[in-house]
Amino acid sequence: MGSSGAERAAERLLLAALCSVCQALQDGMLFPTESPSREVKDVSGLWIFRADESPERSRGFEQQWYKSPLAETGPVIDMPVPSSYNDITQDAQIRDFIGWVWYEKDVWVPARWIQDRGTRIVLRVGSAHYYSVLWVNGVKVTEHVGGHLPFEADISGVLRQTSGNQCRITIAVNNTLTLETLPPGTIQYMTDRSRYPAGYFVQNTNFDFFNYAGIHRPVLLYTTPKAHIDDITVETTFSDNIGLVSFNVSVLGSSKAAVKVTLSAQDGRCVASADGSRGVLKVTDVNLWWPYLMHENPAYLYSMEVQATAEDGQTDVYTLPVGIRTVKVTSTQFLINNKPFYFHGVNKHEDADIRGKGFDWPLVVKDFNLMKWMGANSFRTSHYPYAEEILQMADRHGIVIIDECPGVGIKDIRSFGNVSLAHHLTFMEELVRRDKNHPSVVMWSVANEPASEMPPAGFYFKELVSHTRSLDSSRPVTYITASNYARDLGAPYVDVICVNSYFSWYQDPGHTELIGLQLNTQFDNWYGKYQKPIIQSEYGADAVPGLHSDPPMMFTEEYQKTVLQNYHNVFDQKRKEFVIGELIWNFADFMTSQSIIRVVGNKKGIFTRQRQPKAGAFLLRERYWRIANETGNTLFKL
Ligand code: BDP
Repeated sequence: MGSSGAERAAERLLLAALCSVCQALQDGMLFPTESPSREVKDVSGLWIFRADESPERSRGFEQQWYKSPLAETGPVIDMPVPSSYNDITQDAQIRDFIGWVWYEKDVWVPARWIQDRGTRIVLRVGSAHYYSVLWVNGVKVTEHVGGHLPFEADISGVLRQTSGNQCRITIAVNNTLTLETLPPGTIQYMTDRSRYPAGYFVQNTNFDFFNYAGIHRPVLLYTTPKAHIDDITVETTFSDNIGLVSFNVSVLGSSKAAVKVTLSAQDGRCVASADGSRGVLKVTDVNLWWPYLMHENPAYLYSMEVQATAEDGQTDVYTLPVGIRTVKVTSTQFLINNKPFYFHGVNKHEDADIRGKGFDWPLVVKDFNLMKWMGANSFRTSHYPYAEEILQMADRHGIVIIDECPGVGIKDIRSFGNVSLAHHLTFMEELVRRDKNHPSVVMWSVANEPASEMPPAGFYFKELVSHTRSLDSSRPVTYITASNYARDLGAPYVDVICVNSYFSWYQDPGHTELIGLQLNTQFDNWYGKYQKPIIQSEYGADAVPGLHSDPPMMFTEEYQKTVLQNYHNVFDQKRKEFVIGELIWNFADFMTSQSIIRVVGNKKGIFTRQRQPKAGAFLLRERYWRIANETGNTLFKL
């Protein structure tokens, strides 16, 4: 591979990053749902695929593969969408591929969508890793920087101008990570010709999960009327038994649309309504949205129907689930609906056999069943935003979420520069725009274990946290730290201190007897310095399922259990003071890159990658149900 190829790919990434920063977010990103005025057509499924294996990865652009059917450009293979492409074939080169890959699918667009000029047709990709360019019938319709978040394009014009209701969708995706992407990475050229062939390069990263790539979430076509509801922002509070829902609706395509908002209870009864694009709905005898195991009727959702009627009489209808709840932080507590909430939960990954990070309903439902089985009331979306469908599940089941952006592995001082910061700010804008209305989301996490002791980190986190707060003043903001408390330069700006530590694993391996002392010191130091509530946002140990030893040794199920027990003893003292949560690392085993410290992936799961429990899962299950019964407002049976 010639060095200029990857450099050019990196350059394209950079240009696009700058471009999206200049554009500041104007439009909304409502989840596509059907309604009397909207149709959705899922065009996921079987696509065709071609990796650009040319030495410079640039042949696809040079030969304009988007101009003709991909199969005419060279050999193509089947590729499921959504899915990572890495584990689908038997080819290690596809598994480890860096650079541009091309996807294509021919779909039919209903004739009436095309004929009715009052219909707006939108193409939406749930997420693709990391940088994507989209064409319809050979015409470029949009590009997007960053994985984990949706992007879309109005394709009505292109469809009406080109070949009618036939629609060839081409998506080129590049997984290259640079110092300015999120997460960051570097491309390293190996120049020693006695060890590496000409042009040999590797992608370096500083995070501990496999860098899966491809189209990871569903691809949808959907319609709205020309004058349409573009965005809705809801904020909720309550006083005594009155719930207050303030709303702000933005309509595009009409400057004089009449907006009507109606809120219905779960039995369909209308409980409040208002005219106008902004206002406050009052709900008497409110049913609050409570977390799972905090109330006997958790996760109560109202349904807010918004209607926007344009001058020509066309009405757009969009329905949004609304949970009424508040979140507050004091110096020792995390309050949901003014009651102390203790996070007893998990850290997850979007990760599974074969599909990698591809969205998969059976996996999502199984994971929620497992979380509820073990009595988990919360999870952190380590280390990037999860699919919207997962947040909707959390809303419906009362599982509380710390919503994290992919600021993971920021270890190089060059990733604290202005270009990186601008992209990070834009990413937070896109994340808040997408997730702001979910009652399950109670806190934003802007990064995981950055090198927060480096001098630029102070300015960087001050900007990042304050910008996020300006986007959403109703939720606390944090980042996850692993650095020494005294040298952490970002901690003064966050609302909650989230600390990861691996005593008896990365530090003093094998010495579980030290956990009590070291963990107590950790908590007292952080609290002493900042007087902010603390979440143990990661702790754990690898356990190879089926490996046993007593007395415990590292990598056995017994050792994982012993580490957990020692941590729990300290949590039980400190949760009476200022510790407000514990999140095990990790919910399930997950894939990583190959290295001498990983045996086919990270084994810190309390479930295997196939979601079978290890001994630690039963320990946590006992504990979480016990804590729920101590801290919830009601008694639950395990
Ligand atoms: C933590 C990281 C997490 C890793 C974990 C580990 O935040 O991503 O997977 O260590 O090494 O520091 O297991």
